[in-house]
Amino acid sequence: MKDLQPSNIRNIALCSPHGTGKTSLAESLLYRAKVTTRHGKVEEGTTALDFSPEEIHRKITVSLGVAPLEWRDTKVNLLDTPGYADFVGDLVAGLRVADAAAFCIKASAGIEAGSEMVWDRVEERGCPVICLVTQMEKEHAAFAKALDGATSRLGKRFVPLAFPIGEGEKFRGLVDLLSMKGYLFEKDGSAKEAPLPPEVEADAQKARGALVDAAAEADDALLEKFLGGGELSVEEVRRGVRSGFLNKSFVPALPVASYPMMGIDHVLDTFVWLLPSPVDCGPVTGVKPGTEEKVELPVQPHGHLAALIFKTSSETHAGDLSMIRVFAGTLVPGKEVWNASAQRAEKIGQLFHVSGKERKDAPNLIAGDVGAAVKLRESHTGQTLCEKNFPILLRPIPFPHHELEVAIFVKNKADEEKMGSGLHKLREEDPTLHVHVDSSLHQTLLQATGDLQVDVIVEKLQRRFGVHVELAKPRIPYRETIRRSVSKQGRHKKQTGGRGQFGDVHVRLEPLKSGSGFEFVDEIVGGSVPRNYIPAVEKGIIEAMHEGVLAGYPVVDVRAALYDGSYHTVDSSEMAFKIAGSMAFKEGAKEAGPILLEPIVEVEVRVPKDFVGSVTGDLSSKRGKILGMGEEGRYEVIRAHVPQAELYKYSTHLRSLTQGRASHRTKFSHYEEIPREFAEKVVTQAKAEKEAMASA
Ligand SMILES: Nc1nc2c(ncn2[C@@H]2O[C@H](COP(=O)(O)OP(=O)(O)O)[C@@H](O)[C@H]2O)c(=O)[nH]1
Ligand SMILES: [Mg+2]
Repeated sequence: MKDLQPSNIRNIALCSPHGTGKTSLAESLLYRAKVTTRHGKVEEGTTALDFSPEEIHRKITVSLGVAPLEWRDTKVNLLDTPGYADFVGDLVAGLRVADAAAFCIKASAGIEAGSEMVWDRVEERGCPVICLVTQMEKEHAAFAKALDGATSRLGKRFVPLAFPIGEGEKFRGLVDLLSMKGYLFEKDGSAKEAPLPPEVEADAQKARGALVDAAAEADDALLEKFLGGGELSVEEVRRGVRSGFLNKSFVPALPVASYPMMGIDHVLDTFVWLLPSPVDCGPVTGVKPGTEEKVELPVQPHGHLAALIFKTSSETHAGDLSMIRVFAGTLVPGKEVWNASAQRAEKIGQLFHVSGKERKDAPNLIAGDVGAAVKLRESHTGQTLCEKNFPILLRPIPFPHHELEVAIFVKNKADEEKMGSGLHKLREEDPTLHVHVDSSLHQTLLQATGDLQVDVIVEKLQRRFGVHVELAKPRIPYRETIRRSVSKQGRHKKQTGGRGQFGDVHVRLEPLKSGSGFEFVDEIVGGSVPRNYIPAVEKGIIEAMHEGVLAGYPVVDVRAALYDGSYHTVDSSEMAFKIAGSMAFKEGAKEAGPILLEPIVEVEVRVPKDFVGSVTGDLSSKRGKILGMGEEGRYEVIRAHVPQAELYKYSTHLRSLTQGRASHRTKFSHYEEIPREFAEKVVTQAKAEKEAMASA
């Protein structure tokens, strides 16, 4: 666009559960604005925004897509977000760099499973929201019902800006409630003015009443006029609607059907007049790095730079890109900038305007715009770029906490390194993914948001890095301890050819309080074990504790007191005393009432109130103990202690239990004795694993 200014830009994130029609809507908007020459279909894998193989065959959006269009001298940057909770990281990233959200509701379904999760993210972002009621031409479409449902379920007033003429297969036009003019749709996405059909007049009048009320309430001057009985002009109502929208006092809504291109012009026109430009959002705020000192920058191209990297993408056709929103100043290719998050300089290479998988060279990126740079070397998603002599740190992207953990391994040992580097790259592209090599469990653990996300990762490892990986349940870090005090002698004596080996110790093992770990006490008096051998005894005991006597798990919470022993002036050695210490422990532990301990985690489940009963019931059936509950808005937060072994894939389970409306987080709490019936299973399994390892 010639002479692009921040005031001519609109950044809008399309947000809703999957299947609502966001990607299809973006496709129709792009087609109508002549960005594309063909009207693609999700079903056919031909849309501009769902282009990766993982998206095409699943027919879902997996990754945040960006596509700009121009409409009435305005540049609209569409940010198409994924609707599955598994990919919420990209939803949050898209919202962070948008100035408004379009919350979509499927006309035939209303508020669905997953709507609340998305709505909560939108509310957390705190930007103005417009509602698009999609797929209006489909059977059972019910515009007013969908909005009433949203109002009562989400606790925010949804108010129509336009009222549909006909619904389902009769959907053919709309009434613009500002002007009260009727329009009938043309095939290309436009609409022609037409008289109001008598059957919609009453509904449209009622809807207009609600809109005028909402508009008047948002503007004191209008309210005064309105209450004084004055008639508000179209422009006055428009002004009130915009104030109410920007103040988030209500959510204006429009009907649309993307496939048949119905209501498309109305959506685009509304984006242009209603949505805030970056300038309307006010100065950019951040902090001075390393401090809490607030820094403000004006939204203008000729000023200091403030830009946020919101995504790193490596789809092969476009190359490796860092997607960037410029908030202030101008980003110019070839210039050095300052990464305030990493405290490093970074050279900006070529810049691009990105549209789905396509990219076009950009001479620069100005304040308010969204684009991409050739992948930056030193900078990652969530970091701020600015000028070294005017450092500013923008608010980071609030990526969610992971909810799922699985073990990942390669079938073929030779692929181990490839898996490592593949995961490293995928982690760079998806900050909600964490990789953790657990050396004590001998497993690589993948921490993610959901099963589907993990599926996609497995597929990408195969397609892009040629690594075939498998998944498994993570091993549980069980522990062993003792319940009784026992005194035991460990005596190591060997006479071979020349010099022999001799070490003899008496050790008392005592149980300690949970969480105390290990204590060694030297109670030797009179030199029955010479000083210089005592550390070797301790070492021998510690080594023996690595593998407990029950199932080979590390032993904890034990005190070992060395209280007697004997030695030989020639044959004793550190090694001999180490072995003696280890023998004393192993023999002693068997008689000290050994037990198995399992990790207990503290779980916090955030759940809509209607589901509290089923979630607490389920936690109890998982051997959980409810610790307490507290209210948080529309949600109840349940805290419980649950054995880690019972929580494998809990996020998936919780979603099906609550129609995707709950979330949870966990943190390690403590170890507890395993009930006998479970302990036996753990012992049997440990033995089987040991045998399998020995025979491999
Ligand atoms: N009939 C009809 N189907 C639609 C329309 N928009 C989307 N769909 C279908 O709804 C499904 C989900 O669409 P998609 O755009 O991928 O939704 P998203 O997950 O919100 O991006 C796909 O099967 C589309 O074919 C529409 O306007 N009319
Ligand atoms: Mg989509």
